[in-house]
Amino acid sequence: MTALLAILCIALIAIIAIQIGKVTELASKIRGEEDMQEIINKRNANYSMVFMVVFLVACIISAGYYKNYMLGYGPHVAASIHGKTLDGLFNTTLFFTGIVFFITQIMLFYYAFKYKGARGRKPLYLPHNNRLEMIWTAIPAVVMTFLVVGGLDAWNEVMADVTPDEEFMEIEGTGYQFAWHLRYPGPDGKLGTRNYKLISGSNPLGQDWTDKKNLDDIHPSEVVLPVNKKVRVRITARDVLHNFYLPHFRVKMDAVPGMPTYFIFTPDKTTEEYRQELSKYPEYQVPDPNDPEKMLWETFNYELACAELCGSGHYSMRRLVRIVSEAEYNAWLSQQQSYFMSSIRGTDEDPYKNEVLDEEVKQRKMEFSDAVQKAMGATEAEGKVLRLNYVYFETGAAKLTDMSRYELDNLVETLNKYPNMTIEIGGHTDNTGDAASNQALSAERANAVKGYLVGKGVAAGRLQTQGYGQSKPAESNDTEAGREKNRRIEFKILTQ
Ligand SMILES: [Cu+2]
Repeated sequence: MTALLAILCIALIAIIAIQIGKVTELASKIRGEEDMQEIINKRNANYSMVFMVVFLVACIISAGYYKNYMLGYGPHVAASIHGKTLDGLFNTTLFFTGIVFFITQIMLFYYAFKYKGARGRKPLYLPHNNRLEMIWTAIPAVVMTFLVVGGLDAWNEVMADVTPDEEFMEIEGTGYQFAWHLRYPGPDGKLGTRNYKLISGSNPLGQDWTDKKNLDDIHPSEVVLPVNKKVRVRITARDVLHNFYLPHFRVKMDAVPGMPTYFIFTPDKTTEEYRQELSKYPEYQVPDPNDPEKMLWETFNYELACAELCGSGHYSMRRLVRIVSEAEYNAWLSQQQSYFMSSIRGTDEDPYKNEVLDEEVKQRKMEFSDAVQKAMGATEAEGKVLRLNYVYFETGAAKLTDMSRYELDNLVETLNKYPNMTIEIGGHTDNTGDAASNQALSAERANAVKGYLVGKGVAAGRLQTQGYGQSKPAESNDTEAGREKNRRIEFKILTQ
């Protein structure tokens, strides 16, 4: 129906135009061709002036109406240090081109008005003028130079690589169809090496586990960064071209398969600060359609998007970005577990299956000394008993495995630290086999531990041993997990 009406309107307008043409033709025949032409010229000249005014006023009104969408004005301010320079650059360009726009539009319409066709007026032929050529080449060249140099300056700020003495943190984003796989360097501050040949279901980034820098790398599900800290983002792709785009920070870079790219930026507004700024604008003081309980400014989040149309699931490459204070960042970081420890450690892919890693040694040492502290403070007898979690024996025998030394060395350290401490070393087994041989085995194992400690210089008089066999199960013997818990060495603090 609308289409039909539109066609009818166009047809009617066409008929009107033809009729006016016919009337004008007729009138000119009556009044003389030249007279009529002059009237038409005058009319057109006046129309063009009216058009100019309406057009320029509309330009000013629309700029005012959409001012909050402009970069660096209203709510859309940059949240990074260099972003403000970049926005300034856009606005400087807009300022100069705006002036040129108004001057040229006014001149264009004014000259059409002033030099409208009139009887007896002859055109001036100007084939060439060196002075004019010079002027309209030199002025734009000078202005452009300033704009381009300013742009290069801002570009260098983002693209100049960090120098080794600079303080910065590095994170990595790998695009694939259709998500971003993020990687943080972990406590060592360094990202480990990768090799595309190592990519598998369990190793999505192809990290080389023989490179120890990889062991503490984290794969978080969101981008969390501390405010006012320089960040270098290493960008890679696993399949096709993607683009790592952080609109609020004014950074954007292609993710190219086989060629890592990067950019550098310093966020200078936390998510919370940005929300507070947004709350000042009426367009953000409305309920969020996805969460009507909250205002739009309250649910605002920075985001990471893919700015390359990379396939049908392209839209799902959005990730949230949180900018937080240094303290909040450290708290978040300490909650993250390394991908290696959570997904690779102990599997067939783990090249360190038969070793205890430095990080684990440190961790266990801390756990051990915490447990000892707690036991020493305990008042009831039960609290004085501690389990040696990482002491292992060869199956069915009383021979300690090599891996047991870390835990036993922790015990040696404790006994050296507290010279008055005496302990009882207790051996326990599960209920497989007969009770008598279990009893004997547990006593032998407790003695083996004592032997190790004495070998490390602990006075034998401080160490009693006891075989408990299967008499004191810690858990039910019905399951394998329970039986494993029951096969154990414990020590009881007798005096301290
Ligand atoms: Cu993509």
